[in-house]
Amino acid sequence: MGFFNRIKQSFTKTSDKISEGLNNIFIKKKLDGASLEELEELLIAADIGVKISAQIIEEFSKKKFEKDVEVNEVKKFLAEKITDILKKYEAELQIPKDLQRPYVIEFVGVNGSGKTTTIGKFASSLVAQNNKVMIAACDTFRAAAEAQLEHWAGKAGALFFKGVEKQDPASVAYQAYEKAKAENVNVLLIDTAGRLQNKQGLMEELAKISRTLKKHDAELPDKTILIIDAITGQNGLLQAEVFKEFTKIDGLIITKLDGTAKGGIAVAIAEKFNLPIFAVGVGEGVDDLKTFTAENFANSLIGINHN
Ligand SMILES: Nc1nc2c(ncn2[C@@H]2O[C@H](COP(=O)(O)OP(=O)(O)OP(=O)(O)O)[C@@H](O)[C@H]2O)c(=O)[nH]1
Ligand SMILES: [Mg+2]
Repeated sequence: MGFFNRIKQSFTKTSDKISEGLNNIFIKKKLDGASLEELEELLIAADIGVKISAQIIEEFSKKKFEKDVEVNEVKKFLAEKITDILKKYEAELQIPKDLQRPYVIEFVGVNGSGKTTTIGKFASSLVAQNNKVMIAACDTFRAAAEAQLEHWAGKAGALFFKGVEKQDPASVAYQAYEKAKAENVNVLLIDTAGRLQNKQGLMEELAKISRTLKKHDAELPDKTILIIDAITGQNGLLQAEVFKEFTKIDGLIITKLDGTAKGGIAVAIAEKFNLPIFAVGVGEGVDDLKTFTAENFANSLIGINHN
């Protein structure tokens, strides 16, 4: 299945909901207050957030209030607005070419958000682009977590580094960097244990990983990426807020867009925290990590078909 179909399918629930809603509200009629209100509710239900939804509605109202509108025009307007908002968050994880040390990317997020899977997919694409990649398991409390990561590393053709049972994750990260440097690795991907944002001790552990890496080089980690599961909806905002308190966050990867009606959370988080979106996860397979494109994302969310 192609990406467009996949991402279209990803948003089927949202799209159906928005599209259906739109069809019910606008079968060529004058734009009135009641339909504007319904339209705003549809956007909020897709998790775009109250503030941004209100902005979009206000603009639409200015342009079209008491004028004739029909559904495709409404869809087009919404998709264009959302594209405009998201355009500045399009980003790609570029690995610097002439760096004389491993480029370190750390992945953080709440339990089950998709960190390990995302690392597996990403490692695979990096190896395909001729990078020498190492993956470090800093989830030392669950043997199954290491095994899952090792499996992905094997599949990707990446080196794998782990500590001993219950070793301090910060010390594993420190040693992994040493090893990566000795092996002339050019990208080191650090997997961390899932942690809920309300667990103070675990959040501090995250800060310690960054601090410890800095003993090697003040620039480290080069990038810290927050993985957000789109299904968590509005809670994603709280996650971003707390993770940012404990560690620098350079950008987002939004996962599980294939299984949710809540894709709009990407808009809400990127806008609130001014964070680029490095990629989106649209499935569990190795090829299911995709570059984030504002236009594709917006069209999918609103239910405008790609071909
Ligand atoms: N459908 C779908 N499933 C995904 C996606 N990304 C991850 N998953 C699934 O989500 C589940 C959790 O993914 P993990 O990668 O283990 O998540 P994690 O953040 O490493 O979890 P912890 O280490 O326990 O915190 C797995 O079953 C993955 O296959 C995605 O983009 N789409
Ligand atoms: Mg994991």
